[in-house]
Amino acid sequence: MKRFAQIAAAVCSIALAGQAGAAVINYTDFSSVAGLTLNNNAAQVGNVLRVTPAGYYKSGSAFSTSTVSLASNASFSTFFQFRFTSPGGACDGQGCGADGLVFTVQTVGNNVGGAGSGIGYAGINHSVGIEFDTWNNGGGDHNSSNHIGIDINGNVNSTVLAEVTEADMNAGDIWNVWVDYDGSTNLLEARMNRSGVRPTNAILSLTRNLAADLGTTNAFVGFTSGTGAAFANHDILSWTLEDRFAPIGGGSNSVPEPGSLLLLGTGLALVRVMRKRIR
Ligand SMILES: [Ca+2]
Ligand SMILES: [Ca+2]
Ligand SMILES: [Ca+2]
Repeated sequence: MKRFAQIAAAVCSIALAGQAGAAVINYTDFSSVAGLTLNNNAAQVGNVLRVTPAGYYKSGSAFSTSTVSLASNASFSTFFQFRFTSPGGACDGQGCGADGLVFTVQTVGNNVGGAGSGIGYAGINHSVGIEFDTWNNGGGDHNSSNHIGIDINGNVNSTVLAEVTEADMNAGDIWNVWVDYDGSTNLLEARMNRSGVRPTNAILSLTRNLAADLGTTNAFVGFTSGTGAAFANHDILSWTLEDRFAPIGGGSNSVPEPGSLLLLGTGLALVRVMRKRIR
């Protein structure tokens, strides 16, 4: 029985990893930005989505042109890669470059996100944002110059915040990010690292009824960014989003696998047999 459970679990995990093929948003790179609305200073540059360029007082956002239907109480899972390069202007004592990037789920419109110092996110009501903030604005930032935070309803004073200790995000590395929201438990979790292997532990989590914050489960999803007296290129390199809670393996696991539906079917059949036997 134990062996059977192990096989069933293994088949299920393979099937779940392959489910990324069903993602409603899937940009392996941004050689095409079809399906996105780019606002203010956001632009497609080569194969990247440059939400703001390395220049003084820029702002930008890029959102799905149409809403995504997050059916199960606003559940979603997403994986994306970002990189901040060419930092310049003023420095805040821990590296140079500013202000950062915010992954945003919101219900206002596909053209919002204008304020530079608010990382393009400030003032977007009915929203949740996962901010990657590289500029210390004082108390609202917990005096941190390099942090991740969960922001609600356009407030850049994060509800929860964690210092990113692995490295300075302005150092030019590629960062991998996983954000998962399970609407059945209201648990929102964020993970990040440079290795691309999905971490076991979340760097940040928050229990929150996002469906209530959003007011509807038809949401625009995307990114906002801003620069001020300090700046950097804030680039997205790839992005996948599922319209349900389906944590993504990350790295090469996020590439759609042919036959994943067949594997999923096999996995579900095994689970059904298991359940019958347990009864
Ligand atoms: Ca900094
Ligand atoms: Ca800041
Ligand atoms: Ca902040």
